[in-house]
Order: sequence, then structure tokens, then C-alpha cells
Amino acid sequence: MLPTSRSLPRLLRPAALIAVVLALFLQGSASAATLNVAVSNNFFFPQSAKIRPGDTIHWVWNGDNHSSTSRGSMPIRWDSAIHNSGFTYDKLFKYAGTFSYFCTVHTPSMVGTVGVQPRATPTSGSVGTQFTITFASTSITGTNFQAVIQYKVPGGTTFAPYTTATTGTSVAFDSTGQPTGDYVFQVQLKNTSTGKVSLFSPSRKITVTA
Ligand SMILES: [Cu+2]
Repeated sequence: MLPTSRSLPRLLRPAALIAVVLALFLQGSASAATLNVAVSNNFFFPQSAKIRPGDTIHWVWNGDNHSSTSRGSMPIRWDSAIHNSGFTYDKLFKYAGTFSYFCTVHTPSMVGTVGVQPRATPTSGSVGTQFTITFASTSITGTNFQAVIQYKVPGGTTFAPYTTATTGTSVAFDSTGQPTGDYVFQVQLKNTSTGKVSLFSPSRKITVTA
């Protein structure tokens, strides 16, 4: 015999249970996407992959004698070594930035980038809203990494320094007393041990409304 909803703890009532499952699903899907990138003769596709912190790139070889190798100028490093059709290689990207890579066999023509776009919560809100710009899926506290964050204000044409984050996973943007309009953020990852920096990430826009 099934228990009645009255006899169950409040959290296990159907509506609440559905909400919990939905929240877990949304959280999971937001933090663990995988994007396939083809390793072909002689190009990567998409050449400019775009993901978010916590996502994984899954390179799939459909041509022979290629590698996926980070540029030596990058703050993070990876190297699949040289492989043939059928091989796959995964890398998790925890931090925002744009990371360039190449094939060590077909240099300099076979190149690609992984753009890791910061998240924003919310993406729109009235003046006074506290926005969160998330640049990492796991805390950078205690690592050799910093997130250099720039922003463009409403009506602005160029990016200006916003802040450099050395801890946590996100920074706040307090829109109290700020002009309405679009604010655009971009993030560059810096490795403080090597001094190397990524390219700037794909940008993330938030909108402050009246
Ligand atoms: Cu190649």
C-alpha cells in the first residue's frame, strides 16, 4: 500500500519532489555540458568552440596523424599527443578565458580555440539588482590562477578594467545607482606562476532596467 502524501515529510510531497528533481537537473545540466570537436584533415571543427566553466571538450579524431595541443603561451596546458581516426581526448575547462591550441603535425595551419564564457545571474534586472558574474566552476582560492575581468558600460565602445579576482568562483556587480542599459563582461585567465595569460573569453552581457 502506498503511503498518503499527508504521511510523508513535506519535502517528499509530489510538487516539492518535482521541484527538487527539476532543480537538481537544471543545476546538473548547467555545470556539466560536453561539446564535441572534430579533429579532421586538416582542421578542427568547430574551429572556435564555445563552452562555459565546468564544461568539457571532447575531441574526436576522424583523420590520421593529428594532435590537440595547447599553445605554449597559454596559462593552462594540455597535449593529447599524435593520434589517428577513432581516438578521443577530453579536457575539462574550469576557468573562463579563451584558450588557443594547435596540431603539432600540421603547424601552423591547423589551429583552434576554446572560448570559455562566464555565466551571469541574473542576466537582467532593475537598478539595485546584485548580479553575479561566475568565472570558474571550482574556486581559484589557493591556486596559481587569477581571473582578470573587464567590462563595458552602457554606451561604451571599449572594455575597461573591472576587477581581478584571486579567490572564489565569481564576482559581484552591484547595479545600485548605476545607469540602465547593457553591461558586457569578459574574462582573461592569468597563471601567476608563469605569468602567462589566455585570450579574453567570449563576452557575457547583463541588462540593467529601470
Ligand atoms: Cu594535424
